[in-house]
Amino acid sequence: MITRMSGTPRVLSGIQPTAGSFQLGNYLGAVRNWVSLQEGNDAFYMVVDLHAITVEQDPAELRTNIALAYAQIIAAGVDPSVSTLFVQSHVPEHTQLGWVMQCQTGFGEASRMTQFKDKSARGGSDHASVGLFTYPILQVADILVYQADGVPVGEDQRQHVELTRDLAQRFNTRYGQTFTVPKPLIVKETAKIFDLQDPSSKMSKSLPNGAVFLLDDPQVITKRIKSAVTDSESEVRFDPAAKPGVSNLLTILATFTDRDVETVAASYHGLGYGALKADTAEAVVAFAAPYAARVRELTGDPAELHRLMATGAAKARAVAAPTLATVYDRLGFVAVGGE
Ligand code: AQP
Repeated sequence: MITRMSGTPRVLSGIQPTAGSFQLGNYLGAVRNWVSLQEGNDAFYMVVDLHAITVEQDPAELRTNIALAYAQIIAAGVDPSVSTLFVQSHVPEHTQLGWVMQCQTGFGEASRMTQFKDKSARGGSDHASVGLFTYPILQVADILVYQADGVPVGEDQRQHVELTRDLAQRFNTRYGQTFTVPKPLIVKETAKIFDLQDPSSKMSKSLPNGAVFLLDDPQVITKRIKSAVTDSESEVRFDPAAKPGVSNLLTILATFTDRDVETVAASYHGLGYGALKADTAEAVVAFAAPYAARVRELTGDPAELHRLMATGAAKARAVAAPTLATVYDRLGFVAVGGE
């Protein structure tokens, strides 16, 4: 195995620049956890632009969204002088190891990834790209190239971390100990934030009608939350199976106000859904308004943003390149110059 200089555990995660703003689920399910994991871990976080092109992107919009995503990660609390924060396409070792890992993956194994089934169904499977089919394997490479111990993600990504574990173990068995086998780091309470219009599906950037975008105006955020689908009763109770819409709002409110859902639910005894919605909207706006202001400040200085991206990419490559060199050697590739 490639040994590390320090015994500090390493965590790695990424987010797609598939919209101009993160949605609430991205923050509560993943990025919030990235912030707290900076302490006590060697943290690597990235904007996964290579994953974004698995579905069609407008080039000008994509360029803007990459900068916005990078700025949002900082605005959420990731400190680029503490964590390694970079853009995936700036580190070519991801795609290089991605090809190697594709060659370790069975077709049937890749076909079992439910995200492909969900996302290809949205646009019609005839239009789904091969990249959308194989992107979980690029994600495997994203994680393994850094020898990450932990991967902080939402529940929807658990299957891909399991695939990463399987492929790391397979490679280690075939070619000798090479990769750290990572674990998913999922915060149970906020692992899946649901769509406000259809609380049976997860909130998603690409399903904008039921999403709360953190960079939207406070009035828009408030309107979205106030029009969330609930149920025909009036009792505020945390019961995800029977009351998915209300339970989703309780999860959001409890997380933003650092309380547990049962305490929050009890505080609405005798009050209707209107009060719960108003307070949830207020709590989200209290976070989102300063977050949006910080994003505006960061994107207002593109030279500084690009300097941070370049520093992050150099730090990331310093870790990724030796892993790839070891992998090529284990596979039997001949190094340039025969070394
Ligand atoms: N609804 C959610 N609840 C909890 N966690 C979520 N995540 C996404 N949606 C929820 C987590 O956010 C991180 C970054 O996700 P991503 O942008 O890389 O891809 P995604 O999971 O496909 O997110 P979206 O918003 O649904 O994007 P689109 O619509 O572009 O596909 C991940 O850790 C994810 O688990």
